[in-house]
Amino acid sequence: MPKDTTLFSLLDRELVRQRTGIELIASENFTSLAVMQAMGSVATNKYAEGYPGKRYYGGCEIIDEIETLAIERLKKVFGASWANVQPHSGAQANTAVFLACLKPGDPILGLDLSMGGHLTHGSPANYSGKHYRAFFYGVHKETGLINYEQLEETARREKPKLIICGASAYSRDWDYKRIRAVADEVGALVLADIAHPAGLIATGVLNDPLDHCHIVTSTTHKTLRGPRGGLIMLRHDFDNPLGAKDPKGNIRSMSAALDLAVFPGMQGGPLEHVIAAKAVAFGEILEDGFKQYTQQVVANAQAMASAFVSRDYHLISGGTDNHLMLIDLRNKNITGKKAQEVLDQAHITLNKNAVPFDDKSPFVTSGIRIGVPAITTRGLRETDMENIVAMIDEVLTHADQPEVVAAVREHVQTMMQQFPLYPELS
Ligand code: DSN
Repeated sequence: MPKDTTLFSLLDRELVRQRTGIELIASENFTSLAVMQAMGSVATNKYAEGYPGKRYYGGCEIIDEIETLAIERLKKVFGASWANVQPHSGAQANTAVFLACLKPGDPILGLDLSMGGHLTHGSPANYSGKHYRAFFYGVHKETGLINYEQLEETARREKPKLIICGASAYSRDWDYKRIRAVADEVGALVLADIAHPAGLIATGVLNDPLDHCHIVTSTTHKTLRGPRGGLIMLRHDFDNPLGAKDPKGNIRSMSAALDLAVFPGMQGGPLEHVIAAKAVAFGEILEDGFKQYTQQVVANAQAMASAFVSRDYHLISGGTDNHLMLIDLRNKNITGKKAQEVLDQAHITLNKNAVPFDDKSPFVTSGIRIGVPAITTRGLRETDMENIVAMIDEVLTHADQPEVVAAVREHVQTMMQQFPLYPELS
């Protein structure tokens, strides 16, 4: 069969784009070649509805070993007692938790999307906000830190069934113990969505939510550096408060309820090629070197944050504990949208982002979000962060001068040649 040159030339162009640019989208990373090989493997051909040892199709004996390997490695990475690696994404993982723990119309409490939260934490635009009664907490205006007092007051007033912690654009660590305390007081479960900082949690660089939060979800492609996908974990299993009974009349544990929520509750056949790639990524996390990577991520983020502050950029919360930072550009007289667009022209990729108490629409925004997991994987270090900030500053302060932007683009390309990406690929 002739090669599909149309499609594969697009992939070649995407490889060149990734190689030549500076990737600062906080939710992106570069997987190993082995992760990509597993994802592009024969496992994509197999239907395996069900779970290892309990499938609806024949021929699943090797797939069972693959999925079991992914589960066991993941449990080891986080010290979990149970895991489900089938969610196709972080959003699917969260939806499965809702399905297992809530009835339609139940109250939930999450971080407001406009304050750094996530769509699936109750946004009216999302399933979570349409099917459940969503309440929100935010961050303090002065400090940019989570407003735990507001979280507690809202929990006491609205009695949510589920409190969700975790964010898409929050640069500080979380006080999981404090959230669990109020949850116990009002009879709520706590879900920690650690999609962003999961890799940093896995290596002990950030607080561990698994002891305090009943359920933990994540994506696998951000700081965990795996394929695109989701997962759910428990460290301590417990009886599902819904009290759903299994066919023998026993009360289902939360782990059993979550398994049933993922399949058949919400998904069909699992993406076993992606699960194979998850197994590879979890294996890489267990190897020496991953902890060093996550420590370097934080060192790079902090170096970058300091460089921005020294150039009079306003960082929400003043800095970062993790892999990302959120910058309010209002004192720089440029919107997030314009900043994203002009930096794109310089091959510096990031995303516009609402900042807390933003006065602009989510399509324009006053801010940008920057993350360093991808460039840290490429081998960039603290001094490179200062150079990148200088280039970003040059572009943002000359946004209407194409010749300045073009000069920065050349500089970006020259710089990134020193950090080869997938040299094995032609
Ligand atoms: N889209 C992801 C992010 O960029 O944070 C969250 O789903």
